[in-house]
Amino acid sequence: MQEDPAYAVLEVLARSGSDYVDRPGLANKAGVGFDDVPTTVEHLVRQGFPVEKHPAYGFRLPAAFDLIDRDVVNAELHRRGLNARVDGFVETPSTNDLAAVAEDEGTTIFAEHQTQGRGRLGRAWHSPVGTGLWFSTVTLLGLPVVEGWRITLGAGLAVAEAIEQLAGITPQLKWPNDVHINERKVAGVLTESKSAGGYLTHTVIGIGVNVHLDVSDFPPGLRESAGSVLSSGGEVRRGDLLVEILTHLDGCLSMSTNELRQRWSARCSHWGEDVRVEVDGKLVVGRAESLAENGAFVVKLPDGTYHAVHAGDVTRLRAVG
Ligand code: BT5
Repeated sequence: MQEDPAYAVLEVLARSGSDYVDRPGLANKAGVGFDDVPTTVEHLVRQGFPVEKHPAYGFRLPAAFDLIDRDVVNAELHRRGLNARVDGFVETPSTNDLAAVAEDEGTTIFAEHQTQGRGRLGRAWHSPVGTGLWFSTVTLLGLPVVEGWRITLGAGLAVAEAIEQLAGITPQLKWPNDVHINERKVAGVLTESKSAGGYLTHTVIGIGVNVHLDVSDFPPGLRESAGSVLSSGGEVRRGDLLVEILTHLDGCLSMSTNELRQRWSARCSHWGEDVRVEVDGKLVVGRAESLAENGAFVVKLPDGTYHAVHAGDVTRLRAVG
C-alpha cells in the first residue's frame, strides 16, 4: 500500500513538540521533496490541521494536538505480541475500502478524515479531522459465515473494554454494533466480509470512535444522539486507544462463543426494556430478552412468544408521561 507523505509530515511536526521544523528538515525527515513542502502544508491546513507557519523558523503543530504516531503504535503492538500493524492516511473515502484490498491479517488502516465514511445499509458516518479514531483492520479468521456475528459483537465489546480501561468510563453495548455512553452513541462497527464455500475468507472490521468531539462538533441531526469519550468526561489519546482496542479485539475474536455472549450481554443495556426492532422495513415491538446462541437478538412479544432478530436496528421505547 502506498504511503501517504502528508501523514509523515504531520508525524514529523508532532514529534518535534512545540519546536518549529524548518523546510529542509521537514522535507528530509518526512521524505517529501523540498519543493513539495509548501503545497503539502497548505493542503493540511485546508483539511483543518492547525499547522502553524513562521517565515523564519518553519512549521509546527500545537503541542497539544493528539496525532497518532504510527511508529509508537506499531512498537507497542509488537511489544504486546500482536499481529496487527497500522498505517495512517490524512484523508480517504473510507478506511474499509483501503482495508478491503489488503491481504495480510492484522493490516490496520486509520485516517484522520473520511470523505465517505459509512455505516450499515448505506448510512453515512461523520468522520471529521483530528477528533476521532476512524480505522479498519483485516482478519482472515475463517469462521463459518453463520458465525460472522461474532466478529461484529466482538469488535463492539473490544471497543467498550478498551474505553473502560483507559478512560474509566463504562460504555454499554447496543445490538448489534453500537457502543454507547450515557445513552449517546460513541462508537460504531461496520464489518464487511468476503466468503467462499460457507466460510469467511477476508473480513474488514471498520471501527469509528468519537474521541475528542464536543457535542457541538456533530451535525445538527446527530447532536441529540451522538457523544464522544471527551463529552462523557473521559480523556484518552487516540494512539493509546487504538492499541488498546486492537489488543482487546485480539482477545474478543479468540474467545469462545459462550464467553463472548456472556461478556457482551453483561454490557448490553437493552435487557428487560421495551424495544422496537426494524427488520427489513417491518417493525417488531417487544421486550428485549437475551442474546441467542447464534447471536440473534431475542425479543419477547406481547403475546408471550419469542422472536429472534438476525439483522436490524434496536431502539428503546421510551416511557411516555
Ligand atoms: C455504524 O453504522 O455505526 C458503523 C460505523 C462504522 C464507522 C467506521 S469508521 C472506519 C470505517 N470506515 C467506514 O467507512 N466505516 C467504518 P450504523 O449502525 O448504520 O450507524 C450509522 C448511523 O449512526 C448514522 O445513520 C447516523 O445516524 C449515526 N452516526 C453517523 N456518524 C456518527 C458519529 N460520528 N457518531 C455517532 N453517530 C453517528
